[in-house]
Amino acid sequence: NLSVLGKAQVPEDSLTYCPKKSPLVGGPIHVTFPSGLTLAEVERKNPLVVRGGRYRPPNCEARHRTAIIIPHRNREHHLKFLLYYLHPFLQRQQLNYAIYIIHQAGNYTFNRAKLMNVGFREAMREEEWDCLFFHDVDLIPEDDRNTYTCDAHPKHAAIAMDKFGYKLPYKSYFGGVSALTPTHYLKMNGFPNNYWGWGGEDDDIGIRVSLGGMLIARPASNVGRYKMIKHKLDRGNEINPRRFNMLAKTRQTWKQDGMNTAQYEVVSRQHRPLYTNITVHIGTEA
Ligand code: UD2
Ligand code: MN
Repeated sequence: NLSVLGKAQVPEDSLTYCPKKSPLVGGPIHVTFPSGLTLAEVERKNPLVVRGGRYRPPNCEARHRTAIIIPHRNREHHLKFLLYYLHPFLQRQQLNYAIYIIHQAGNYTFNRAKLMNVGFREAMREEEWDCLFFHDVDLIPEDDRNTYTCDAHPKHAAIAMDKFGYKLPYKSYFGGVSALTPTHYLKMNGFPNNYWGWGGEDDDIGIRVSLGGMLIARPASNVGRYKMIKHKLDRGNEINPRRFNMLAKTRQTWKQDGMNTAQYEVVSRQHRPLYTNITVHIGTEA
């Protein structure tokens, strides 16, 4: 009987894969910032999230394993809102995921890109993620169809932000939220370690994508929408006046500075209910 034979050849567990397109994905999300929201409330609303901010769909095998990497210091009020929206968003997409907060220790100048290098290495140490989302703490996705999975090329996801009138500010822009596979990340030697303070590092990363021989993928503009929680420039993250000089040299420096030279010291790794917190000393400007 051929039909029986045909059935027996399908491996048992392939039947349990989640559908290619999640039936739980809606469309636009109405983003507001409820006053009095607490992390306890976010926990209560996400009963299937386990320690370390990890989740896998209960009724099917996820097709994708995505790690969210968030550089952080002194933005707990933004983090709370991001977790409130991001956990249900990722669950509706039926992903196997974890959220990592990379917390810069001390009061020295902030370094967003170097924290991403830490996040990459420390997340990959825990699991073989097939996609990493590098995510500002203050950007809330506004559409479920903005899938947190990787493409054939590094993906710039935050293409339409309220603060730029929902338009891309310039063509090579790579800031806010981006998604790379481990292969993409290593091809471009990760992110730069020497952009201290605000600005420039996102453009350096964009240049690395092309130096690594890759293109920039983007979601549709009606889908890659984000709301940025309003804020001022943080103390300890002053504008980096050297950024333009540094950007002019990325072509010469990218192989000598990046994932292959990222030095840091992990102070603690905590598996908290809604996220994994990695506190790290990344040193200071030479
Ligand atoms: C823009 C880019 C951002 C980055 C930055 C320049 C957008 C939406 N984002 O953000 O990707 O390129 O310019 O560096 O245009 N952070 C902390 N604590 C601090 C400082 C920064 O947690 O004290 C983190 C946090 O995740 C924040 C991110 O770094 O979202 C970027 O810093 P920002 O939000 O102050 O910079 P912004 O909004 O101009
Ligand atoms: Mn911001």
